[in-house]
Amino acid sequence: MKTVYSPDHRLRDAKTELSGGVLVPPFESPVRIDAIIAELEARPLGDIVAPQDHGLAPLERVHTTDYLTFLAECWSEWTAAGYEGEAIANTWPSRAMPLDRPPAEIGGRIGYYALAAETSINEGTWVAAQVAAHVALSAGKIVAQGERSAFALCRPPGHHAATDMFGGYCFINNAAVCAQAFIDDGARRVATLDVDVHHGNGTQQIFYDRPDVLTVSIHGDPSTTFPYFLGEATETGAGAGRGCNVNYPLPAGTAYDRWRPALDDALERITAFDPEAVVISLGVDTFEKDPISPFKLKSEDFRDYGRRLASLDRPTVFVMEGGYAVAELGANTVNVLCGFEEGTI
Ligand code: OKP
Ligand code: ZN
Repeated sequence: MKTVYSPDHRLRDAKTELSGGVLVPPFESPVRIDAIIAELEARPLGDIVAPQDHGLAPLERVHTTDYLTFLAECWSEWTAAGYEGEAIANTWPSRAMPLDRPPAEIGGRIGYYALAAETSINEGTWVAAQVAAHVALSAGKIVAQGERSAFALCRPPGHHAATDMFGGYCFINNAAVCAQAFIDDGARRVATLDVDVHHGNGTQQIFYDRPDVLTVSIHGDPSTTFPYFLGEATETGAGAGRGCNVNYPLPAGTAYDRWRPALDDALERITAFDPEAVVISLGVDTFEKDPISPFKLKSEDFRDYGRRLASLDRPTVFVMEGGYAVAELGANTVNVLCGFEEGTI
């Protein structure tokens, strides 16, 4: 399996994350990808190749132009306004203040486009977010050209990014951009499977009324786990997309004995959908030692579920999402990919 990688992920290097009322160094940081590259050098899976530049058009297929313009302008407007720290949203349209338009001033505009406040924007964020999407698109092209699978080793992650909202460390929905590109290149049906511990709210929202993209997510119950406001099992799609969204919310403390049956059910649903390609949102923050996450998977479980993913027997793109236990991040990620190769006949 080839890996697509760009060192430009480093341009996303925020200094602050709002966590528990304190500004801390972000959990989502460049050392995450360094750890995975180191493991890929120790246990090679295949060539590591650079992404191609696909421009803005494929990003505009899933995000609005006004949102992308906001991301491009945010940091320069924030500094021009004289703010001292990194750009952080603190005021939102809400049930009690529902004006549905971006204000002119950047301090309000950032709130219009934010779904959470932990994620700071700084210099380099926009360029790195675009490159991450190009990494996912390039991995998709490798699979579209006939390879069984490819690994998009990208960051910042993407699955919380919605049509016109950022947050949860995500700006551009890399997996959604990749899935949409398969459709635009002629695929009739594509499935996304999100195994990150956090619900893939952005991917769900982007494709919610679409019959051609099945979105499936296995995650911490939103009553206890970020992003809190989406991810219930009752969310099954709307309009023409009814029946094309599947959520498996699981309680905090879930270990592999409870996670695996959800996966097996998800794999049945995906097989029944008969997709021409599968995009896996690969978050390994289900790990028992993850510092911000409630599940209890062990390192060997990642290898086992990698094998099960191969049983789908579809062209498959792995798109990196979360995983914050840096010491074991490389091993857990490569375990999934190795398991997949072992399971491939
Ligand atoms: C991004 B991805 C930590 C709270 C973290 C945001 C989590 C974002 C997860 N004090 N809240 O899905 O791995
Ligand atoms: Zn996550």
